[in-house]
Amino acid sequence: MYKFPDNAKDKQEIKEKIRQICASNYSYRDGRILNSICSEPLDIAVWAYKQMLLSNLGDTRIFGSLKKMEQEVTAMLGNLLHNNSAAGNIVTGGTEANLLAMYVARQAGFQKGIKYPEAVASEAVHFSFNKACAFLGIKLITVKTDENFQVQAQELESKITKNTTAVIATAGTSETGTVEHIKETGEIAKKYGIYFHVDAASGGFLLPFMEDAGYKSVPFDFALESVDSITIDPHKYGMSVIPGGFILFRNRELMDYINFESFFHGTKAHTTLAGTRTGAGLASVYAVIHSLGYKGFVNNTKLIMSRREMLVNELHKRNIETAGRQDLNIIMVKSKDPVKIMGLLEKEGWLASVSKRYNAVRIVVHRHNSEDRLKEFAETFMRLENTLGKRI
Ligand code: 0PR
Repeated sequence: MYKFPDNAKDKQEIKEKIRQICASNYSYRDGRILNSICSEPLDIAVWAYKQMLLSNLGDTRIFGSLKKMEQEVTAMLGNLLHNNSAAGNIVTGGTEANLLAMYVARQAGFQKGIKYPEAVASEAVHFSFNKACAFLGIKLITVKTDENFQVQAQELESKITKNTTAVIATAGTSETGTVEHIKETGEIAKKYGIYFHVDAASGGFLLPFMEDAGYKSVPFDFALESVDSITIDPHKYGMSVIPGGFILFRNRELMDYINFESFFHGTKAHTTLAGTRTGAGLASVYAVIHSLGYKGFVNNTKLIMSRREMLVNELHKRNIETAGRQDLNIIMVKSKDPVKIMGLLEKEGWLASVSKRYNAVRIVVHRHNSEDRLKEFAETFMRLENTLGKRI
C-alpha cells in the first residue's frame, strides 16, 4: 500500500529515487530495443521541449504565439503531404488523431442520416480504432488479410453497407509495416461517397521520403483525391518528443465538425480532445522539421531502411526466414516458437515482440539499432532458435 506522505522529503533523496527509477529501464542507446516505433528524440527536440515546459495550448490567450506555431507546423505537414490547405492540430498521438478523424466521419455520417454508423478497415487496423469506435458508438467491421498482409479491395467493398460512415486504410501498419492499398481503398470509399481516413501514424515520416531515399513507395496522402484526413505522428519516426501526433483534414470545413466552445469568454473553441495540453511537443516538432529539412528526413529514411535490409540479409545468411512483404522497417521473422524465442531474447536483454496473426517474431528496425547490434542480434536469434530443435 502507498500512503500519501505526511512530511516533506529531502530533495536530493527524491532526485536520487527518480534517477534510479529512470535508469532501471531499457535504453534506446543500447540498441537492443527491437519492438519500438519510437526512439530517442533529437537533441534539439529535447531543447525545444524544455523551453515550453510551462506552455498550455488550451489557453491561446496566454500562449498566443504557440497557436501560430501550431498553424505553421500543420501547414508544413500539409505541404509535405501534398495539400497546402490542410487544417489540423497537434494531438497526443495516433490514438487521439484517429479518434478525432472518426468523430468527424461520424458527424458527417449523421448529417447524411446514418443512425447506426459503421467503419470498414483491414483487420490490421491499429487498436486505437477499437478505442475510437467504442467511444463513438461506431461498429468496426474488419476484413481479413492475405499472406502478404493485404486486404483485397473487392472484399473490403463487400462489407460496405448503407450505414458505413468511414473507410480506413493504414500506411504502415504497426504489426507488419504494411502499406495497404490506399489508392484502391479510397476509390471504393468515394464510389459510395464515404469518408476516407488514412492512418499514417507510423508511415507518415518515412513514406514521403522513400523514393528519394532509393526505395519504392506508393501514393498515400492528399495527392489522392479520395483522402479526407491523415494521422501522422512526429513522435514515431519524426524524432520528436512524446507527445507529438498530428491530425490533418483535407480542408477547414471538415475540421469544423470539431468545435467545442469554451464557457469562458475570450478563449477560442477547442478542436482537440484534450483541453489543457502542452505546447512542448509542438516546439520539439518545429525544431526537428527546421533542423533536418526534407533532405535530413530522406537521410533518416535511408538509414532506417538500409539497416532493415542489412538485418534481413544477416538473417537469411543464417537460414532464418522472413515472412510477407516488407514495405517499411518492420520484419516478420519465422520461428519454430515465436513466443518462446521472444522470452529467451528478453532474458538476454533484447526486446522483440510477436505477431499473433502471422505467428512470427516482430522486429522493428530503428535508428537506435546500429549495424553491429543488428549482426549480433541475427547471431543471437540463430543460436536461440537452434536451442528449440529442428526448424520447420
Ligand atoms: N496507428 C498506428 C498505425 C500506429 O502504429 C500507432 C501506434 C497508433 C495508431 C497509435 O498511436 P499512439 O500510440 O501514438 O497513440 N503504434 C505503436 C503500437 O501500438 C505504438 C508504440 C510505440 C508501441 C512504441 C510500443 C512502443 O515501444 O504498436
